[in-house]
Amino acid sequence: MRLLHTSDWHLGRTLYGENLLTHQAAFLDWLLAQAIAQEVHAVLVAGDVYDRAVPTTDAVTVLDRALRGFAAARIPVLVTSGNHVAGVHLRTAVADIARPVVLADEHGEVALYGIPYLLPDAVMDELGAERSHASVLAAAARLIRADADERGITRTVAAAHAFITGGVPSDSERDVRVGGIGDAPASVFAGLSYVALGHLHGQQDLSAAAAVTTVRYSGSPLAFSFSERYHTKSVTLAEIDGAGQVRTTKLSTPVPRALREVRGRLDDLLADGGPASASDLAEAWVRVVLTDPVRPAAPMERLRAKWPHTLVLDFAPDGELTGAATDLSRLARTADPVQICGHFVEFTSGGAADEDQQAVLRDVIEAVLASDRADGLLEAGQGPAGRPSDDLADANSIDEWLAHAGRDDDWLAEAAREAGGIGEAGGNTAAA
Ligand SMILES: [Mn+2]
Repeated sequence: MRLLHTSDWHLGRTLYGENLLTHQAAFLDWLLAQAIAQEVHAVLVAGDVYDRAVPTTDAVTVLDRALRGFAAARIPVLVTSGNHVAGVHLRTAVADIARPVVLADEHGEVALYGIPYLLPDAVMDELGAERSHASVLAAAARLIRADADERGITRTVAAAHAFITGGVPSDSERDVRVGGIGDAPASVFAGLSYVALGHLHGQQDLSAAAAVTTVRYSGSPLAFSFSERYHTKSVTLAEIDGAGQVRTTKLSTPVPRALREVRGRLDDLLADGGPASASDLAEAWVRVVLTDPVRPAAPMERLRAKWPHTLVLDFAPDGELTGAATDLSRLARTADPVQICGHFVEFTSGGAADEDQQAVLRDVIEAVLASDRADGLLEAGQGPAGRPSDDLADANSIDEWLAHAGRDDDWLAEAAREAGGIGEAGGNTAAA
């Protein structure tokens, strides 16, 4: 029996604002062509088909078109739901776990089961399990083995959306362990022939922990973060022989654009002979980390002139940024809003505001003050008085101070009363 295993399509997801749906639709066209060319018996999709619980109509259209294509080619598709996606069809409920799709090849029958993402709190009672991911998945696997035994089927496959112990995440999964209560060992699937996993976005094999059972993450077909720039994205072709032994092959998926990351000072990056001359960067989705000690002007515009698909710009200035504690004490010593904004510029860019920048800051602040006066928020001739600079000196953190800045009540005394001497507890949760 030949099965195509894939997961984590996340239809409708964007990559740092870049719409991926066209590329996702192209992947689905490619998948159908592969399914036909490889003469597979079925396609397994182990969750996270859509990116959101309520998908956009465009994303629905793309999935609908793909499923019609598979139906027209008479290739069954088994889809399970992920941790945040309402199901498409088929296996999305606990009651469906032991309701297999049974397919046959020349060696006899194979039972395909779908395990939706099992949130322990939601399903533990129904499954008679404890409040852990390992316990609910083990219960689901027991249901599957019992059903297969009853049917007299020895070759069994399960598609599951789960975090299995030993799996390596990237930056683009939404953590299922937080609400999911831990991960589950691959050994819970012992006795099955093949476990088609979804959730982790990098393909990986966890079979070693499950004896003769082949346990694999197919990974997502596209990268959703720069942490995946070294992944070779693929779907898994799983071939199950008459004895239930599984052989897997990775089929690399189409790459819409490579993901690249470059680091350095802006002028160096853009210099002739620098990386900007590399043609692959012009075609790639690029993350740039600028190390200029002082943040250069209009960096994104300049980068995009060379590398039009630059998506992310981060700053990691050479040399040290001002420490938070130092910053706090410096802020406490000044009541001049221009200086305060200057500190902010210095904090974020790693260099002091120059004269031109200070002039801009002064203009903006005076305009704001004038507007406040016009609105009656400040008395004529009054600056931003009452600014709680004394309070600032006593605050435990900038967050705490910001949470109370501009309040005319005696918040420090109040906070002290509320905290009952606990000290640091206050502050950080208010505002924002
Ligand atoms: Mn996912």
